Amino acid sequence: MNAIIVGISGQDGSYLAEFLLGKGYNVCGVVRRSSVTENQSYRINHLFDNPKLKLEYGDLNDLSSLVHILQKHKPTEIYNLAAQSHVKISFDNPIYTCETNAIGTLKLLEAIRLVDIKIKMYQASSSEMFGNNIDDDGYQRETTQMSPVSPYGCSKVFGYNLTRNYRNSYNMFISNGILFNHESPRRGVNFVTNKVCKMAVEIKKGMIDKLPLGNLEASRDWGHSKDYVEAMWLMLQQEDPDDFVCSTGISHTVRDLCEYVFNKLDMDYKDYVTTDEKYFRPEELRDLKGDCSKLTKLGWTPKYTFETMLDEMVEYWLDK
Ligand code: NAP
Ligand code: F7E
Repeated sequence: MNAIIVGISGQDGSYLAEFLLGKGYNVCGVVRRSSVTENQSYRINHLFDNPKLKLEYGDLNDLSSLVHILQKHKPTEIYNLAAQSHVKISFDNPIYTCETNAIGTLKLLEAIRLVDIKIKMYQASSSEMFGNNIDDDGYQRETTQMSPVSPYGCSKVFGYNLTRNYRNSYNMFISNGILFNHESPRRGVNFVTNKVCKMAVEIKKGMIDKLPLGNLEASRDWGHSKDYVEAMWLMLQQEDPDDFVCSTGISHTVRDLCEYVFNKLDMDYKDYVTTDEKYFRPEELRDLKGDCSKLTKLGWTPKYTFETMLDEMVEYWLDK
């Protein structure tokens, strides 16, 4: 039970580390060098006393670092959560995004092939891979055609195709989680859910008076990161590797999100939300709603709803 988490300092990495340590795993987290280490480790500081947690400096873009870490920690499972994960920023930094998310994933696959082909790997794939394709019943699922509408989505399709190719070519145990949006108080504040929760609380406290947003009509299927990391683990406990959609099956617009959060704080979002062109994307992904029936057959069910998740996020900012 030795797990490596590449991307442990991120939202999902931190919850997954808690979950695996709770199950008795030895966990090695791969972190990048940063000039401000305290900012980088704020999501995992509370785990540092656990003797089963080790950190190693490494980078998805540095094959040699990956090989050394795999040789040293001899993992049974690797979770590849590392990515430039912001869709809008992927339009500003497309080459870096693809080098990390696509070629970086290839480097990790090669490191596994070089060190121990039996290591099981989880690949963080994304609903962003579907683009604007929707099945006739309104859902996206494992069989929905992929046509991404962002450099981020394209990089994730590359990683998805390559992991499937390595699985088929070399008989490796690699499963893709095609995860729909998932959030938490640990979500980066430049993603829309946590941005709205944080800034609505700041408005309530009189610190700011406006909340500038982009497309209010986009709809997303939002779940909680804590529920979704359990699904990642579950995918690696199966007899055979496979690909699974992870979602709630319920979608809301950004406008619905604002309405709920501001109502909770006894305010009307229409008095505060403004539109700023800079938050629109060159090509928009309009609607996402996932059918996760394949995953629920493995016994996975989310505990949070859209509302309980937002309640937790608003409470977090009110306390802070
Ligand atoms: P996140 O908070 O942005 O975390 C990304 C992690 O990757 C951070 O730990 C980051 O390290 C690390 N990282 C970035 N570039 C790296 C590199 N070159 N080498 C090593 N580590 C690197 O993302 P998240 O929300 O936890 O998402 C986890 C994964 O799931 C990502 O691959 C994301 O694309 C994918 N995904 C997320 C969602 C979602 O809704 N959250 C949905 C579908 C798929 P630093 O702390 O140093 O930046
Ligand atoms: O945007 C709209 C925006 O940045 C959600 C990543 O985890 O999920 C995430 O990608 C929606 C979009 O997430 C603002 O146009 C409006 O339609 O929170 P987001 P995302 O782009 O869906 C997928 C599944 C991933 O894989 C990604 O890694 O909200 N929106 N106004 C805004 N979005 C942001 N960020 N900021 C705004 O002001």
